[in-house]
Amino acid sequence: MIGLVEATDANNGIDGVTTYSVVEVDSRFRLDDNGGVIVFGFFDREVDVSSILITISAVDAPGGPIRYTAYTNVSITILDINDNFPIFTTNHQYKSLPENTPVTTSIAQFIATDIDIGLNSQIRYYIPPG
Ligand SMILES: [Ca+2]
Ligand SMILES: [Ca+2]
Ligand SMILES: [Ca+2]
Repeated sequence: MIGLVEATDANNGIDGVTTYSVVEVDSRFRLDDNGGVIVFGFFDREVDVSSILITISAVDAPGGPIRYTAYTNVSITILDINDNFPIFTTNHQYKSLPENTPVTTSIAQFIATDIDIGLNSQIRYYIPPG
């Protein structure tokens, strides 16, 4: 459960609030009978939107002739996890250089990108040992 919405009703008994529902349909969230918001699906920040707004309703007097509905919202932010590898945007290159090339001469430039965000997208470059 990721949150709890609660509605109160001044009436007692059958006219009190008993029914909650997700109005704006995102099938990845469901509500329990007590207004608890429950995750019921999967999220991918890089494929889906990174924030979701769902609307919750509370209805009183189930089955009664006069019923009232209240609405509230839940704003959900999908936080990043490090689930993507860096990808080189430059491929294997063939280079030649004179045997008297000075030290610190740059001979190639490689760039890698990572579609995560923040620390999960930061890239350092290494030449592996061996
Ligand atoms: Ca992802
Ligand atoms: Ca990610
Ligand atoms: Ca990453």
